[in-house]
Amino acid sequence: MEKRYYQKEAETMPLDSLRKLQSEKLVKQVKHVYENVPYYRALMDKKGVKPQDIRGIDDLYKLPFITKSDLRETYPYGMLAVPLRDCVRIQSTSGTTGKRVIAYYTQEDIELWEDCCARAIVAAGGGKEDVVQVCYGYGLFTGGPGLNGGSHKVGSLTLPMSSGNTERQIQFMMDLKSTILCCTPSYAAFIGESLKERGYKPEDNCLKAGIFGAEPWTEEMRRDIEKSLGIKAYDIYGLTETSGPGVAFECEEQSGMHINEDHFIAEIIDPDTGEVLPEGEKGELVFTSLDKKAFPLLRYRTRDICVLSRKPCSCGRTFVKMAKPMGRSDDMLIIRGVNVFPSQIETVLLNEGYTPNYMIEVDRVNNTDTLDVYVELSADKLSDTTEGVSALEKALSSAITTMLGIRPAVHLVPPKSIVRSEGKAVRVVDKRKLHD
Ligand code: DLL
Repeated sequence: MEKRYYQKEAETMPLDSLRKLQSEKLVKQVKHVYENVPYYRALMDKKGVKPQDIRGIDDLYKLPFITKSDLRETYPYGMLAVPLRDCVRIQSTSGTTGKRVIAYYTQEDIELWEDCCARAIVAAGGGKEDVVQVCYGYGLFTGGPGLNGGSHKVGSLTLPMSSGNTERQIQFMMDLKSTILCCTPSYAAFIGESLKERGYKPEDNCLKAGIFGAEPWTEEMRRDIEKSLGIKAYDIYGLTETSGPGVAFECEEQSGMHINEDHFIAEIIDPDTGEVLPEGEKGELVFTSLDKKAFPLLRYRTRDICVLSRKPCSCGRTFVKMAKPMGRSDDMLIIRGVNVFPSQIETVLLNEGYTPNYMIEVDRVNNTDTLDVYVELSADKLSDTTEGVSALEKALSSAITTMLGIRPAVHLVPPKSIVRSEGKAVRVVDKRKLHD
């Protein structure tokens, strides 16, 4: 297959040149941050680190971490590292608790961010001939603006749909012959389901690829979406704090996301001790922005749990790959003492032939945690008798028990009874929090 790069030289840079580049950029960035962000300067002073102690990436570990609570504390402009008049944009997190995080961008920051998104689009097979339908939300959320900018850079015809209004999404997709779909995986699954309901087969659309991210999704979900839309589904990762989507993206191998290491340094740490873990070990992902000028976070703790790999990739990119994040450490549920990620339940459901329409409810009754999983009965299982449904519920409960080590109560519910997501899906209701 023909190799697809947007910025070949950077994306395939030999490892020693990459380390050198990262080192040079890091030294400059630390100086920039120390001189311009009093909050950061105080953190470094407290740790006894001066900019001259950072001579390259091997000194990275000396720097203090930045966490979301630092960002809340410095809201809105305490992390600004350039004069406000040099900023041209803000974006913000979708967080529902506490103060939102605000990220600010210079024009150059926007250019670099959009370049990262352009790399993702080209890696997914996009080019000037493509019609890119962007149905991530536009506005403060970075998904729409990021992929929109990337698509412009590639020179594709960009459809700035934003999320929702599925009827219109389908009409435009069919009439304008969209070839690349950008949205959350849960919305992609919903679009696939909606197309089928309208009598379309996967081969009736012109889509060839999808660029899906902003929420955890499993390999099983990827297979499901690829089948229902007749496409290749690529993962894309990012967070508002590091610009937005495009920090990492999948290539044609579809086996993890290349981190744009010319712009970001990635580390994996033990979330409890802060110790840096060797390649291949699972832990919390930490990013250092090497080029961002307005909002340059150093060693930002994402709370996303994943693994990095330097195994050479057949696509020719040298950038390290991150595995699909299992979710944020704060999305992890502890149920009867067992750590549970919603994605583990999703894996079982899809493997057992159910649709990705489910809800997880956790509660505490008589001091014992309860776990209830609501899953839609698929149309082909609908005609079963009550006994038949109970048998299915039992079988599914056993399959989940094998995965998690704890037994859930499974409830098969009628098709369409679980609300569909147009953006980031909310799949967990933890009622225990109401009792605390
Ligand atoms: O979700 C940016 C984005 C937009 C990424 C569009 C990809 C596509 P935030 O709203 O700040 O930014 O949320 C960031 O979402 O820390 C992860 O927990 C999660 N996340 C993002 N991408 C993925 C992914 C955008 N591919 C938070 N897989 C991150 C799993 C993801 N989780």
